[in-house]
Amino acid sequence: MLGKFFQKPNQENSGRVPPGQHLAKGFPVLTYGAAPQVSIEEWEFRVWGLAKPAVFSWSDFMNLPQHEFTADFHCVTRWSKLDVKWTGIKVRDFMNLIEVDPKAAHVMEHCYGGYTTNITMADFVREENFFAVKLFDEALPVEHGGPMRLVVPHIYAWKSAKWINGLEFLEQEELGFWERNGYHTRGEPWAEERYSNS
Ligand SMILES: Nc1nc2c(c(=O)[nH]1)N[C@H]1C(S)=C(S)[C@@H](COP(=O)(O)O)O[C@H]1N2
Ligand SMILES: [Mo]
Repeated sequence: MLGKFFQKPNQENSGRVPPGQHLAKGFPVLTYGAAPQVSIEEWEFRVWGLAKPAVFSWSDFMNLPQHEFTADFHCVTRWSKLDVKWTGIKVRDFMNLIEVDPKAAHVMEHCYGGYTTNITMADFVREENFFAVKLFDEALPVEHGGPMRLVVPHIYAWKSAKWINGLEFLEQEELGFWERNGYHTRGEPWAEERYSNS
């Protein structure tokens, strides 16, 4: 009884769907609250905390190389979408622009609209993570986080912050919005790290 919104994984992709997940039809939108509208002219991206404070414009990001990424997307509310095609800027390329204190072990992702989510430095700087500016070859739609969102494919999608506009580098872990409200601090889909026990 999966209803019309979900499909059972077929044989071919069943090894790619983590336990307890179903394939979504289409690409659902999951936003807490209203989607902020930000033009690229006013758009700004800040880094602070255990990093030299800096502000970046849209064109600063556009000067970095862009790549195509195809990644599976897993929401903790039990839907997954395979082979989402994005275009974006590697987190590692952006990290080369900033000076981070070696003591920084955690990152708080900040967004237009006030959403936050925390991630460890190790999970954040993985080679496959990127700031997306296009979805299936079109400018990233506002409801999916446009003009820019983070995508962290190996972790449940609540860590893939939409409308991201800042990184706060921290020595100790702090909790973001959903993590304070019971979600797991890490959120690895294959281990079903959905909710915290505390
Ligand atoms: N700023 C912001 N980012 C967010 C969210 C949000 O509510 N606000 N929701 C998260 C959750 S729970 C999921 S599953 C994904 C959904 O991304 P989508 O709406 O593009 O499918 O965005 C994540 N990033
Ligand atoms: Mo989600």
